[in-house]
Amino acid sequence: MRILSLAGGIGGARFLRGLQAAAPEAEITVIGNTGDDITLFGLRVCPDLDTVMYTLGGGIDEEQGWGRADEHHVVKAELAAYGMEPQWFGLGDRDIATHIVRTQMLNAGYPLSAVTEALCDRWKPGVRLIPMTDDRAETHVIVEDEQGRRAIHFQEWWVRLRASVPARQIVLVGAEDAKPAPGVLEAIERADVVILPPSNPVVSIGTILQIPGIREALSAKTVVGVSPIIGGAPVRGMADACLTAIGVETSAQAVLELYGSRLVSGWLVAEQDTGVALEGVRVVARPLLMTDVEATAGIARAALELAG
Ligand code: GDP
Ligand code: FO1
Ligand code: CA
Ligand code: CA
Repeated sequence: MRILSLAGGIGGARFLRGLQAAAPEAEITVIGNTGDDITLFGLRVCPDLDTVMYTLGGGIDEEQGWGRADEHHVVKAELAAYGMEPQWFGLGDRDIATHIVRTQMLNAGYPLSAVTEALCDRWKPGVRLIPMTDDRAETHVIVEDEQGRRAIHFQEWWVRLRASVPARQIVLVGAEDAKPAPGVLEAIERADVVILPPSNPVVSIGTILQIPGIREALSAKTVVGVSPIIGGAPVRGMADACLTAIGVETSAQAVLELYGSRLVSGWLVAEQDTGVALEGVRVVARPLLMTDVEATAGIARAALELAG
């Protein structure tokens, strides 16, 4: 069986670990979000690709959900001693090696998709991980405060401001001119089933769907989604702030309506989210907390069953 999954960071990566346990024989391709990517100190950082790669490759900081296990922050402290900005984004020493390899390869002319493949040669995540695009398409957030109305990088809003300043708008800068990375449309076409994991519906799944051609390709497939919202709240993180920014309620029903019946034909919700319904969509209730790999595998199995 060929399974295709979109993925953001933590939620997507944890779901994929369960999917691998549920379908060990399946060939899994993952289209990763690169809207969160940022250049810091001259280094290209791809948080969501790295979160998937480290999580499936056994190198993740399990508690934090991003970054490397057994991490050190000597470089960060040295940069701070020089007064180097920004200091609100922490790059760990082990993680920095990944960004150096990536940046060196990008500067040598390799596209991000080839670089990601090279990095995965080390981590062997057991899936084929493809960035949504090789082109630069970054999420920016329009905020308004005492300093007026301005656009800031998604990471500045998410990490420095902890999404505490309301987002007036969330924009994927460069989306119109971005092309799906090589292999993305082919992988969609070849897939027997497509899964939307419990990733951020706005800045992860929503971002990937904005790359011209991806949504169209998906509409020809059987797509099932797992709700990232349980009982009116994101399980972790600040997805509610992103939904509010685009005028969508934080509920399993509203996220289903956001994706729509043209995209999804099956929707997994948590057991407490009763009454979720949309014409043309099969809605099934299951425990949706990814507490461990076994529980997550149960969610993945339910998603595959829902796909028929
Ligand atoms: P990020 O890039 O690290 O923000 O991760 P993702 O884009 O993959 O999305 C994380 C989202 O997954 C969160 O905003 C939550 O709404 C959702 N999530 C996290 N843990 C769980 C869980 O255990 N169950 C479900 N159903 N959703 C979860
Ligand atoms: N998140 C934080 O809250 N603070 C950080 O300093 C931080 C550093 C960081 C470095 C590498 C990486 O891959 C991820 C990192 N994250 C950090 C997580 C990341 O910024 C966000 O959680 C995601 O981009 C949102 O999905
Ligand atoms: Ca992300
Ligand atoms: Ca369809």
